[in-house]
Amino acid sequence: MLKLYDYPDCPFCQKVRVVLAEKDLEYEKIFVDLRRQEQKTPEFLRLNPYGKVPVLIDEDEVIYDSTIINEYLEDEYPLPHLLPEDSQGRARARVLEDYCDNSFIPPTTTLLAQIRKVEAERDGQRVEQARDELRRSLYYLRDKLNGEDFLVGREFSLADAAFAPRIMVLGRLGFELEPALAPVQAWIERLRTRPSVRGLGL
Ligand SMILES: N[C@@H](CCC(=O)N[C@@H](CS)C(=O)NCC(=O)O)C(=O)O
Repeated sequence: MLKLYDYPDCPFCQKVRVVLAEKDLEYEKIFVDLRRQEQKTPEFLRLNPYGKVPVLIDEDEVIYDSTIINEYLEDEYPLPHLLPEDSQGRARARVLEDYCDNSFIPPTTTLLAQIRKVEAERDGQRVEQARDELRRSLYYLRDKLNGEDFLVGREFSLADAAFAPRIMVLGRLGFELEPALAPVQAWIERLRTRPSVRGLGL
């Protein structure tokens, strides 16, 4: 059976869990306690030299990095397809997934960390900067949606899976979507109806 080394709140683990659920794959979840630095033990570093979750094991194959794991799942368990058939559509999905990991998830992580602090200890400048970045991302997503149901067309893809974990907690980050972002709001509602996303329990 597939094994996933996982941490519940990690958005990278969550995006892999969304894809496992979309493909209806059974797997064993192995909890790695990041607060206790279990990801830096010699045993774990043998699996992933970066010392990060998620890690997926399929038979004897050890795969790390959420994007590479999701690509592997798409290659090895192709149904239902989570990438378009044409090269251009596949490239668009990959570009957006990469954008998500590098530009969308980081400001949400900053905001979640700041919100957990008591108000007096919050770094107002970091909060403002993260909120600006996030707002810019949401307008970028609106343009990418371009009237379609999902990020790369009519079908849910690996790109949507990447955004789902953190797009679902915008409200918790104190983010109200203004009317101009209605297409993004509609996409969020569409994502919310999927069992794979609901299964995250966010
Ligand atoms: N690029 C990696 C990022 C994974 C990542 O940053 N995981 C975090 C948890 S959300 C982690 O394991 N951090 C532990 C550490 O850096 O010590 C991926 O997509 O899988």
